Amino acid sequence: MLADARRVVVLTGAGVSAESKIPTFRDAMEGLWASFDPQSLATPEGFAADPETVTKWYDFRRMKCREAEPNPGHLALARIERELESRSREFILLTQNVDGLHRRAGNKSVVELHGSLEVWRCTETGEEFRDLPAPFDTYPPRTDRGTVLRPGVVWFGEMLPPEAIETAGERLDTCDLFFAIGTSATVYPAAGFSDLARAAGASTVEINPDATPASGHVDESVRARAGAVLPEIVELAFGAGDASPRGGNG
Ligand code: BV8
Repeated sequence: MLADARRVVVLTGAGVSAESKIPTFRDAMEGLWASFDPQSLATPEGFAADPETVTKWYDFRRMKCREAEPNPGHLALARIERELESRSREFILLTQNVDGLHRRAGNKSVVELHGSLEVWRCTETGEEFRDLPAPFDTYPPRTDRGTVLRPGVVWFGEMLPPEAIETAGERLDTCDLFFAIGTSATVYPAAGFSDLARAAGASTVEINPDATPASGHVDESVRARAGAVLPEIVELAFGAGDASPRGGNG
Protein backbone atom coordinates (compact mmCIF):
# COMPACT_ATOMS: atom_id res chain seq x y z
CA MET A 1 0.00 0.00 0.00
CA LEU A 2 2.81 2.42 0.91
CA ALA A 3 4.79 1.74 -2.27
CA ASP A 4 1.77 2.67 -4.39
CA ALA A 5 0.26 5.45 -2.22
CA ARG A 6 0.16 8.96 -3.71
CA ARG A 7 -1.20 11.02 -0.79
CA VAL A 8 -0.16 9.76 2.69
CA VAL A 9 -1.26 11.11 6.05
CA VAL A 10 0.38 9.88 9.27
CA LEU A 11 -1.04 10.64 12.73
CA THR A 12 1.26 9.98 15.69
CA GLY A 13 0.77 9.94 19.45
CA ALA A 14 2.98 9.57 22.50
CA GLY A 15 3.58 5.87 21.77
CA VAL A 16 5.98 6.81 18.94
CA SER A 17 8.19 8.59 21.50
CA ALA A 18 7.87 5.90 24.17
CA GLU A 19 10.95 4.16 22.67
CA SER A 20 12.87 7.42 23.08
CA LYS A 21 12.19 7.05 26.80
CA ILE A 22 9.75 9.95 26.81
CA PRO A 23 6.92 8.88 29.13
CA THR A 24 3.53 8.76 27.42
CA PHE A 25 0.99 11.21 28.72
CA ARG A 26 -0.15 8.88 31.43
CA ASP A 27 3.34 7.68 32.43
CA ALA A 28 4.46 11.32 32.59
CA MET A 29 2.95 11.27 36.05
CA GLU A 30 5.99 9.28 37.28
CA GLY A 31 7.66 9.96 40.61
CA LEU A 32 7.01 13.39 42.03
CA TRP A 33 4.10 13.94 39.68
CA ALA A 34 2.34 10.71 40.66
CA SER A 35 0.07 12.62 43.01
CA PHE A 36 -1.27 14.86 40.22
CA ASP A 37 -3.89 13.99 37.61
CA PRO A 38 -2.74 14.96 34.06
CA GLN A 39 -6.20 16.21 33.31
CA SER A 40 -5.76 18.71 36.15
CA LEU A 41 -2.28 19.80 35.00
CA ALA A 42 -3.02 19.96 31.25
CA THR A 43 -5.94 22.40 31.49
CA PRO A 44 -6.33 26.20 31.65
CA GLU A 45 -8.07 25.77 35.01
CA GLY A 46 -5.10 23.79 36.36
CA PHE A 47 -2.71 26.49 35.20
CA ALA A 48 -4.84 29.29 36.66
CA ALA A 49 -5.08 27.46 39.99
CA ASP A 50 -1.37 26.64 40.27
CA PRO A 51 0.87 28.20 37.58
CA GLU A 52 4.00 27.28 39.54
CA THR A 53 3.32 23.50 39.59
CA VAL A 54 2.00 23.40 36.01
CA THR A 55 4.98 25.28 34.56
CA LYS A 56 7.37 23.12 36.62
CA TRP A 57 5.77 19.97 35.15
CA TYR A 58 6.07 21.26 31.60
CA ASP A 59 9.65 22.41 32.12
CA PHE A 60 10.49 18.95 33.56
CA ARG A 61 9.03 17.39 30.37
CA ARG A 62 10.86 19.93 28.17
CA MET A 63 14.17 18.91 29.79
CA LYS A 64 13.36 15.20 29.26
CA CYS A 65 12.62 15.84 25.59
CA ARG A 66 15.88 17.72 25.07
CA GLU A 67 17.78 14.74 26.54
CA ALA A 68 15.86 12.28 24.34
CA GLU A 69 16.93 11.12 20.86
CA PRO A 70 14.73 10.16 17.88
CA ASN A 71 14.25 6.37 17.78
CA PRO A 72 14.08 4.01 14.72
CA GLY A 73 10.34 4.70 14.45
CA HIS A 74 10.95 8.45 14.10
CA LEU A 75 13.77 7.84 11.60
CA ALA A 76 11.61 5.52 9.51
CA LEU A 77 8.89 8.21 9.29
CA ALA A 78 11.50 10.72 8.11
CA ARG A 79 12.60 8.26 5.40
CA ILE A 80 9.00 7.74 4.27
CA GLU A 81 8.70 11.51 3.74
CA ARG A 82 11.97 11.60 1.75
CA GLU A 83 11.03 8.58 -0.39
CA LEU A 84 7.55 9.92 -1.20
CA GLU A 85 8.90 13.41 -1.89
CA SER A 86 11.48 11.98 -4.30
CA ARG A 87 8.57 10.35 -6.16
CA SER A 88 6.61 13.65 -6.18
CA ARG A 89 3.96 12.15 -3.91
CA GLU A 90 2.25 13.86 -0.95
CA PHE A 91 3.12 13.25 2.71
CA ILE A 92 2.10 15.00 5.91
CA LEU A 93 2.74 14.09 9.54
CA LEU A 94 0.06 15.20 12.01
CA THR A 95 1.44 14.74 15.52
CA GLN A 96 -0.22 14.98 18.91
CA ASN A 97 3.25 14.92 20.45
CA VAL A 98 4.77 18.08 21.88
CA ASP A 99 8.34 16.71 22.10
CA GLY A 100 9.76 17.99 18.78
CA LEU A 101 11.35 14.61 17.92
CA HIS A 102 9.79 14.27 14.44
CA ARG A 103 11.55 17.43 13.22
CA ARG A 104 14.78 16.35 14.94
CA ALA A 105 14.51 13.02 13.09
CA GLY A 106 14.32 14.91 9.76
CA ASN A 107 10.59 15.20 9.00
CA LYS A 108 9.78 18.57 7.42
CA SER A 109 6.05 18.34 6.70
CA VAL A 110 4.93 18.23 10.34
CA VAL A 111 1.79 19.71 11.94
CA GLU A 112 2.00 19.93 15.75
CA LEU A 113 -1.71 19.56 16.54
CA HIS A 114 -1.20 20.06 20.27
CA GLY A 115 1.65 22.59 20.18
CA SER A 116 5.19 22.16 21.46
CA LEU A 117 7.10 22.12 24.77
CA GLU A 118 9.68 24.38 23.10
CA VAL A 119 7.11 27.16 22.66
CA TRP A 120 6.19 29.40 25.60
CA ARG A 121 3.59 32.15 25.27
CA CYS A 122 3.15 35.44 27.14
CA THR A 123 -0.18 35.29 28.96
CA GLU A 124 -0.67 39.04 28.40
CA THR A 125 0.27 39.57 24.75
CA GLY A 126 0.26 36.06 23.25
CA GLU A 127 3.81 36.64 22.03
CA GLU A 128 5.62 33.29 21.50
CA PHE A 129 9.16 32.45 22.60
CA ARG A 130 11.23 29.41 21.51
CA ASP A 131 14.56 27.88 22.65
CA LEU A 132 14.39 29.53 26.07
CA PRO A 133 17.19 28.43 28.43
CA ALA A 134 16.23 25.22 30.30
CA PRO A 135 15.51 24.76 33.10
CA PHE A 136 13.82 28.05 33.97
CA ASP A 137 15.18 29.67 37.11
CA THR A 138 11.78 30.72 38.48
CA TYR A 139 8.23 29.24 38.25
CA PRO A 140 6.08 30.40 36.65
CA PRO A 141 8.67 31.75 34.15
CA ARG A 142 8.27 35.40 33.17
CA THR A 143 9.19 37.67 30.23
CA ASP A 144 11.70 40.43 30.86
CA ARG A 145 8.63 42.66 31.30
CA GLY A 146 7.57 40.46 34.24
CA THR A 147 4.52 38.95 32.52
CA VAL A 148 3.83 35.22 33.12
CA LEU A 149 4.71 32.69 30.41
CA ARG A 150 2.53 29.58 29.76
CA PRO A 151 3.46 26.47 27.78
CA GLY A 152 2.70 26.76 24.04
CA VAL A 153 0.65 23.55 24.10
CA VAL A 154 -3.08 22.92 23.56
CA TRP A 155 -4.71 22.03 26.88
CA PHE A 156 -7.88 19.97 27.33
CA GLY A 157 -10.82 22.26 26.68
CA GLU A 158 -8.73 24.52 24.39
CA MET A 159 -9.16 24.76 20.61
CA LEU A 160 -6.43 23.37 18.38
CA PRO A 161 -4.64 25.97 16.23
CA PRO A 162 -7.09 26.81 13.39
CA GLU A 163 -4.41 26.37 10.70
CA ALA A 164 -3.59 22.90 12.07
CA ILE A 165 -7.22 21.87 11.92
CA GLU A 166 -7.61 23.29 8.42
CA THR A 167 -4.49 21.54 7.06
CA ALA A 168 -5.43 18.26 8.72
CA GLY A 169 -8.97 18.43 7.28
CA GLU A 170 -7.75 19.15 3.75
CA ARG A 171 -5.21 16.32 3.77
CA LEU A 172 -7.55 13.79 5.38
CA ASP A 173 -10.24 14.53 2.76
CA THR A 174 -7.91 13.66 -0.13
CA CYS A 175 -5.50 11.04 1.25
CA ASP A 176 -5.32 7.49 -0.13
CA LEU A 177 -3.35 6.01 2.79
CA PHE A 178 -3.67 6.88 6.50
CA PHE A 179 -1.55 5.62 9.43
CA ALA A 180 -2.45 6.08 13.12
CA ILE A 181 0.74 5.25 15.04
CA GLY A 182 1.26 5.13 18.81
CA THR A 183 -1.95 6.86 19.79
CA SER A 184 -4.64 5.66 22.17
CA ALA A 185 -7.29 7.23 19.89
CA THR A 186 -8.99 8.75 22.94
CA VAL A 187 -8.37 12.47 22.50
CA TYR A 188 -10.47 14.46 20.02
CA PRO A 189 -10.42 15.79 17.40
CA ALA A 190 -7.36 13.64 16.46
CA ALA A 191 -9.12 10.47 17.60
CA GLY A 192 -11.64 10.97 14.79
CA PHE A 193 -9.06 11.29 12.00
CA SER A 194 -9.04 7.60 11.01
CA ASP A 195 -12.79 7.76 10.38
CA LEU A 196 -12.34 10.92 8.25
CA ALA A 197 -9.62 9.21 6.19
CA ARG A 198 -11.79 6.12 5.74
CA ALA A 199 -14.74 8.26 4.65
CA ALA A 200 -12.43 9.79 2.02
CA GLY A 201 -11.79 6.29 0.66
CA ALA A 202 -8.26 5.93 2.05
CA SER A 203 -6.77 2.64 3.24
CA THR A 204 -6.28 2.95 7.01
CA VAL A 205 -3.58 1.31 9.15
CA GLU A 206 -3.07 1.39 12.91
CA ILE A 207 0.28 0.54 14.55
CA ASN A 208 0.02 -0.02 18.30
CA PRO A 209 1.01 -2.89 20.62
CA ASP A 210 -2.41 -2.53 22.24
CA ALA A 211 -5.92 -2.40 20.82
CA THR A 212 -7.59 1.02 20.79
CA PRO A 213 -11.12 2.30 20.06
CA ALA A 214 -9.94 2.79 16.45
CA SER A 215 -8.75 -0.81 16.00
CA GLY A 216 -12.14 -2.02 14.83
CA HIS A 217 -12.51 0.80 12.28
CA VAL A 218 -9.22 0.45 10.36
CA ASP A 219 -8.30 -1.82 7.45
CA GLU A 220 -5.09 -3.11 9.08
CA SER A 221 -4.39 -3.12 12.82
CA VAL A 222 -0.69 -3.96 13.31
CA ARG A 223 -0.02 -5.09 16.91
CA ALA A 224 3.56 -3.96 17.18
CA ARG A 225 5.89 -1.31 18.53
CA ALA A 226 6.50 1.55 16.07
CA GLY A 227 10.28 1.33 16.46
CA ALA A 228 10.23 -2.34 15.52
CA VAL A 229 7.79 -2.46 12.62
CA LEU A 230 8.16 0.93 10.87
CA PRO A 231 11.74 0.21 9.67
CA GLU A 232 10.47 -3.12 8.26
CA ILE A 233 7.55 -1.45 6.49
CA VAL A 234 9.89 1.15 4.96
CA GLU A 235 12.32 -1.55 3.72
CA LEU A 236 9.45 -3.53 2.19
CA ALA A 237 8.10 -0.44 0.44
CA PHE A 238 11.31 1.30 -0.62
CA GLY A 239 14.13 -1.23 -0.21
CA ALA A 240 17.16 -1.02 2.09
CA GLY A 241 18.37 2.51 2.53
CA ASP A 242 19.86 4.81 5.11
CA ALA A 243 17.74 5.94 8.03
CA SER A 244 20.35 8.30 9.46
CA PRO A 245 18.86 11.40 11.09
CA ARG A 246 18.93 14.42 8.78
CA GLY A 247 17.01 16.85 10.98
CA GLY A 248 18.22 20.11 12.46
CA ASN A 249 18.51 20.38 16.23
CA GLY A 250 14.91 21.22 17.00
C1 BV8 B 1 -11.04 20.48 21.80
C2 BV8 B 1 -0.89 18.61 24.86
C3 BV8 B 1 -12.84 21.90 21.25
C4 BV8 B 1 -0.75 18.93 26.32
C5 BV8 B 1 -2.86 17.15 24.77
C6 BV8 B 1 -15.29 17.50 28.02
C7 BV8 B 1 -14.83 18.77 28.35
C8 BV8 B 1 -13.89 19.44 27.58
C9 BV8 B 1 -13.39 18.84 26.43
C10 BV8 B 1 -13.87 17.57 26.12
C11 BV8 B 1 -14.80 16.89 26.88
N1 BV8 B 1 -15.04 15.68 26.31
C12 BV8 B 1 -14.29 15.57 25.20
C13 BV8 B 1 -13.59 16.71 25.07
C14 BV8 B 1 -12.67 17.01 24.03
C15 BV8 B 1 -11.27 16.74 24.58
C16 BV8 B 1 -11.06 15.24 24.64
O1 BV8 B 1 -10.93 14.62 23.60
N2 BV8 B 1 -11.03 14.66 25.85
C17 BV8 B 1 -10.86 13.22 25.96
C18 BV8 B 1 -10.02 12.91 27.20
C19 BV8 B 1 -12.25 12.59 26.01
N3 BV8 B 1 -10.38 17.34 23.62
C20 BV8 B 1 -9.98 18.60 23.80
O2 BV8 B 1 -10.21 19.25 24.79
C21 BV8 B 1 -9.20 19.18 22.63
N4 BV8 B 1 -9.79 20.44 22.28
O3 BV8 B 1 -11.73 19.51 21.66
O4 BV8 B 1 -11.48 21.77 21.51
C22 BV8 B 1 -13.52 21.99 22.60
C23 BV8 B 1 -13.27 23.08 23.38
C24 BV8 B 1 -13.93 23.18 24.62
C25 BV8 B 1 -14.79 22.14 25.05
C26 BV8 B 1 -15.00 21.01 24.24
C27 BV8 B 1 -14.35 20.92 23.01
C28 BV8 B 1 -7.75 19.42 23.02
C29 BV8 B 1 -7.06 18.09 23.17
C30 BV8 B 1 -5.56 18.33 23.31
C31 BV8 B 1 -5.13 18.09 24.74
N5 BV8 B 1 -3.66 18.18 24.81
N6 BV8 B 1 -1.51 17.28 24.74
C32 BV8 B 1 0.27 18.04 26.97
O5 BV8 B 1 0.88 17.20 26.27
O6 BV8 B 1 0.47 18.21 28.18
S1 BV8 B 1 -3.51 15.58 24.67
C33 BV8 B 1 -2.33 14.47 25.23
O7 BV8 B 1 -3.00 13.33 25.69
C34 BV8 B 1 -1.44 13.96 24.11
O8 BV8 B 1 -1.15 14.97 23.18
C35 BV8 B 1 -2.22 12.82 23.49
O9 BV8 B 1 -2.97 13.26 22.40
C36 BV8 B 1 -3.23 12.48 24.57
C37 BV8 B 1 -3.09 11.09 25.08
O10 BV8 B 1 -1.72 10.99 25.62
P1 BV8 B 1 -1.03 9.51 25.80
O11 BV8 B 1 -2.07 8.54 26.27
O12 BV8 B 1 0.28 9.52 26.47
O13 BV8 B 1 -0.63 9.21 24.39
P2 BV8 B 1 -1.50 8.50 23.46
O14 BV8 B 1 -2.95 8.82 23.60
O15 BV8 B 1 -0.92 8.88 22.20
O16 BV8 B 1 -1.35 6.92 23.98
C38 BV8 B 1 -0.12 6.24 23.92
C39 BV8 B 1 -0.39 5.08 22.95
O17 BV8 B 1 0.83 4.58 22.46
C40 BV8 B 1 -1.11 3.91 23.64
O18 BV8 B 1 -2.19 3.49 22.85
C41 BV8 B 1 -0.02 2.82 23.70
O19 BV8 B 1 -0.56 1.52 23.53
C42 BV8 B 1 0.81 3.17 22.51
N7 BV8 B 1 2.22 2.75 22.58
C43 BV8 B 1 3.00 2.60 23.67
N8 BV8 B 1 4.26 2.23 23.29
C44 BV8 B 1 4.25 2.17 21.92
C45 BV8 B 1 2.96 2.50 21.47
N9 BV8 B 1 2.64 2.52 20.16
C46 BV8 B 1 3.61 2.20 19.28
N10 BV8 B 1 4.88 1.88 19.63
C47 BV8 B 1 5.23 1.85 20.94
N11 BV8 B 1 6.50 1.51 21.30
